[in-house]
Amino acid sequence: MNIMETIKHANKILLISHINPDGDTLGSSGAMSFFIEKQLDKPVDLFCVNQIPQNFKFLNLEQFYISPERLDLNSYDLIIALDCADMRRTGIEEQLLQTRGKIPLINIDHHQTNPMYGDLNIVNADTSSTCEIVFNLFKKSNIDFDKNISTCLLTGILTDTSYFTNAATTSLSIKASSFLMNQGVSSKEILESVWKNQKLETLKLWGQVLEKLHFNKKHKIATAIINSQDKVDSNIFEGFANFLTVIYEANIILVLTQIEEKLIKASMRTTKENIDVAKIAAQFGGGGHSKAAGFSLDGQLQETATGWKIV
Ligand SMILES: [Mn+2]
Repeated sequence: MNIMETIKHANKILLISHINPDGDTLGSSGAMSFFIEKQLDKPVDLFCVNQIPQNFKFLNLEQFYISPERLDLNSYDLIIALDCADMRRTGIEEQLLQTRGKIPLINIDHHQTNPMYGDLNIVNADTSSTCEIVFNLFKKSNIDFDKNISTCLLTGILTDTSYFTNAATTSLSIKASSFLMNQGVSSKEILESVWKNQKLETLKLWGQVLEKLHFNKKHKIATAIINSQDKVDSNIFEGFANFLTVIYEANIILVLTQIEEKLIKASMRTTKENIDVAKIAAQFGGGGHSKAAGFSLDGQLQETATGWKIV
């Protein structure tokens, strides 16, 4: 069975967005939610271990959202993970593993490091976003692109291409966006809700980190350190690594964030043709795209006389 048939045959479906949700995982899960509930008339829940961030409230996904406390995986007969590069990104890997062989899992994603963990995998690393994959699926199936679905899908394409400025941008992603805008979606509303809504305080925090930006001349790596003193909820630095790709002389952008007392998140970006940061991230047990990838490290960032160290 293909994916659309599988969805049509299911009775109750769970969609999963990844931890620290972004516009693509929420947009793709959101578009699926609206389609399944409004057009297939089936019950659907959208799960994410984190709450839906304030700047994505305009997608109207609260009606589908199910929180970790209320989640009962066994009440579903189909699970779809969207934009989750591996099972850990769902935030509920262990519970999901217990459903293997019992509840089918569909994996829809565009990360090149995706290990194809689903029973059915729709993974295409040449696509700008998971939203573009869902767009293509819907287009093939002639579904009705209503305002909600179109807004969700355009949000994912715009955010994952950094508004058509990064390497994920293709003529196909622009063509899909053009179609979605023709359904009456305002790209301006998305841009203003998601990106041009930064608080002055946020920019000042960015400024503090920018001031301490480190540049390794030999390897041409620009490193930003966000340590616990910068006291952040991770949303504040959303988009920060992408922003740093404007640095002309850097081959690689590395952002190290102390997200827990003993846990560091590393985000890497590159705009250089011959560099694949997903391969570097994979060496540290992470993954992602060739131009944007990340991994986690156990330890603590510590400032010493000779620079930052991980202890
Ligand atoms: Mn994505």
